[in-house]
Amino acid sequence: MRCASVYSVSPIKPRNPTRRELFGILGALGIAGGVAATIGHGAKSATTGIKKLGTAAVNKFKFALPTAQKPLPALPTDPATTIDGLSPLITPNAGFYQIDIGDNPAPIDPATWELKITGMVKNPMTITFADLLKRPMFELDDTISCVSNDVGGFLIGNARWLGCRLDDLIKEAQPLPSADQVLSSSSTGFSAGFPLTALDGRDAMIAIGMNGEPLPEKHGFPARLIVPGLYGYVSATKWVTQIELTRFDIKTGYWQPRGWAVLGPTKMESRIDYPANGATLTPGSAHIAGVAWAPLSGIKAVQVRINEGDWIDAELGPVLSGTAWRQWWIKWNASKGDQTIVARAINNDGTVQTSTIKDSLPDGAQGWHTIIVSVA
Ligand SMILES: Nc1nc2c(c(=O)[nH]1)N[C@H]1C(S)=C(S)[C@@H](COP(=O)(O)O)O[C@H]1N2
Ligand SMILES: [Mo]
Repeated sequence: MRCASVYSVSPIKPRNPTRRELFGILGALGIAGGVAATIGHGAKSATTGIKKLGTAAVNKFKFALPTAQKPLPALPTDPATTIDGLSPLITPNAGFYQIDIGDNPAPIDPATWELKITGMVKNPMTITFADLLKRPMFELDDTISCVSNDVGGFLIGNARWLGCRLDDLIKEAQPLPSADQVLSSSSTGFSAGFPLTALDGRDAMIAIGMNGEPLPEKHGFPARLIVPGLYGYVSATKWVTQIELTRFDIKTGYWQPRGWAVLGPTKMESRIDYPANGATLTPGSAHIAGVAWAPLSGIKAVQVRINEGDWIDAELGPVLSGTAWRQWWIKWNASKGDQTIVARAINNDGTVQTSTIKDSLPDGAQGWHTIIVSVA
């Protein structure tokens, strides 16, 4: 299977990845024990190596980010500032995972960027970036994940996005009753489609801002889609220039003919960030920490089990939204020996994360993240 993904640790300042990030990279490339295996979204062709992004070009096309009509409250204190090894509440742009089918396009000038809304619509539209900036802006805390993220993997990140409502725009284009798919695309050959019915009031957006900055180039400057509750491959088109209303029985997005599922709702998952799998700890006072996500309802609880003991309710970090991840942690008195640690999430509907293990292909990995540490 071809690895078409680019896992970027820090494209701005290349540095040696941490052990954890390295696991992410090796995982993303499907490399275990030195054998290149299958992964990414790719299918059936040669495996490529890790792609170096080099020093990122500074984007000369800057613009002043508009402010949201009702800005979200300032971010709460991040528990990760005091809990060792816990993922930050917000993933910094420079460390945000990146998945692309190929090279990034040449930097796009917002002054010439246009978005066409076409296909099965009564009122086809072309909107410019200036048009976009005039629309009401809102902020959204949303965790996006790659469908090819393994259980415990790092192809996921949480950001505060800024943009305008996608459903309003689509409504203005007046979809015909026959249309059942919103298929977005970029000039890079990528396309992603999701059911029109997913625009059910959720805060889907055309995003132009990420964590207080214009979208970084590698994340889709000047505009991309963000649709809460859906994996990136069906929704999150970067450098988006066209949204076509169409039908699933006529066409699908880029990844579907390559073996990935037509529908891509993001699965509930929990990840143990700390300690790392295989770590050696000293006996006594320790902690276990991670993040969990459960779109669209959000995380109600995370439970941790050590060596088949009772499930322990974790303490939980702040709620940003129903589709943003939630941090969790427990204090733990580590006793000597090998310790198997399992985490599972429970969503606000009361559903417990399934223990049934599945690979990411075709519709997302699932199962309880399990690690083994040795306490000696
Ligand atoms: N233009 C374009 N948009 C894209 C992709 C792509 O290959 N090209 N990959 C998609 C996939 S598979 C994912 S998981 C997300 C990743 O977004 P990120 O790179 O900003 O993290 O972007 C989506 N949007
Ligand atoms: Mo993805």
